[in-house]
Formats: sequence, structure tokens, C-alpha cells
Amino acid sequence: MEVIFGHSAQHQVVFLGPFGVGKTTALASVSDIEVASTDVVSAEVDLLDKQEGKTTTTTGIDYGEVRLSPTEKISLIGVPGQERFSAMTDILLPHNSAYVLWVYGDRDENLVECRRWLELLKNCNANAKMSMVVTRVKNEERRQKIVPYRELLSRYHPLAPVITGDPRRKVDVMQSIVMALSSPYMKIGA
Ligand SMILES: Nc1nc2c(ncn2[C@@H]2O[C@H](COP(=O)(O)OP(=O)(O)O)[C@@H](O)[C@H]2O)c(=O)[nH]1
Ligand SMILES: [Mg+2]
Repeated sequence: MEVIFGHSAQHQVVFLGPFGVGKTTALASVSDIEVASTDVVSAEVDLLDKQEGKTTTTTGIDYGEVRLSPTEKISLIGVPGQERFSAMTDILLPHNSAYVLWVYGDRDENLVECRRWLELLKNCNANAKMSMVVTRVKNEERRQKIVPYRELLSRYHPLAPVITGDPRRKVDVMQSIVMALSSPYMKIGA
């Protein structure tokens, strides 16, 4: 049997984004282990007018793993809301981490929310690889809807890719992870 010293994960990917966008769902879609989750019944359930079925929220972090080979894996971390996230960046930002920012694509005001997250990363002095997934976009609207998000992200991380995707689809989530890991490591919003 092979002996492994220290942490065996070569990569760490952190899922960020607004409440209810699908971070926990995305993690569960791709994880090869049971997701260690801290979801509890949410006091904000009343706010979820558009998200039938979601009655929980993440109070701490979610953890999952994608196993690439017996010795190589990607750790996946889902973090809660922005205030609590900013207190955790020192822990969540080792040199090899990448972000996937999940944003809603079905309402124009979501661009404001998206900008808030990018400003947060900028204010944390984050130095990272990243990708962005715009969710809840109809197939026929994908090309058109993604344009303002791409334009916005390019001001913060010019080489980070943007895709549309559904956190319930494994192939979309894997694509977002691979794209984040293969984007260049650079200071966000510099
Ligand atoms: N109808 C619909 N539901 C979605 C879509 N994407 C995510 N969801 C649902 O939205 C909810 C997201 O919840 P969760 O993953 O806990 O969000 P989190 O707060 O970001 O962790 C889940 O119930 C998903 O099934 C989508 O494209 N369409
Ligand atoms: Mg969650």
C-alpha cells in the first residue's frame, strides 16, 4: 500500500455565491464521498418564493471530494453567506485554491449581487484562479444572457471563464471546476 504524507488533496475548489443559488446542490452532484454538510432548516424560507423545495441553508461549510485517482483528489468546499465568508478567507485561500462563483442569471438585479461578490473577493485581496457559473438561464437565452456577466467578470479577473450551468447537472459542475483550476492564478480586481 502506498504511504501518503500530509494532506492528499492536490487541489481545493471553493464554491461561492448567494443564498439558494445551488452551491450545496453542486457539491453533492459531483462529490465521490458523502457530502459533509451543515445545512439546517432555514429562518429565511419565506424569502424563497422562486425556489420551490428549498427549506435549508448552510450555516457552516460543506465538504466533498472528487477522486481523480487513488492518490489525487480535489477537495470541494461550499461556503455560506458573504459576511461569514469574509471571516474565513485566510483558511480558505491556500496557494492552490480556485473559486467557482455561482450567480443567478434569471433577473437583471442579480448583476448587482454578482458585483458584490466580486468586490468582496477584491477587498479580501484574494489571489486566485476562478470561474463563474450563471444559473437558471433558458437554453435559447444562453448566449445573450451571459454577455453582461462576462463583461463584469472581465473587470475583476480578465482571464476567468464564464459558463451557464445547472448545479444539479454533474457535467456542468465538473466543467466549472476544471475551468476554474485551469484559469491563471491572479489577484482579483487588481
Ligand atoms: N428550478 C430550478 N431549480 C434549481 C436550479 N438550480 C438549482 N436549483 C434548486 O435550487 C436549490 C439550491 O439550493 P442549495 O444548493 O441548498 O443552495 P445554496 O444555498 O447555494 O447551497 C436546490 O433545491 C436546487 O435543486 C435551476 O436551474 N432550476
Ligand atoms: Mg448551501
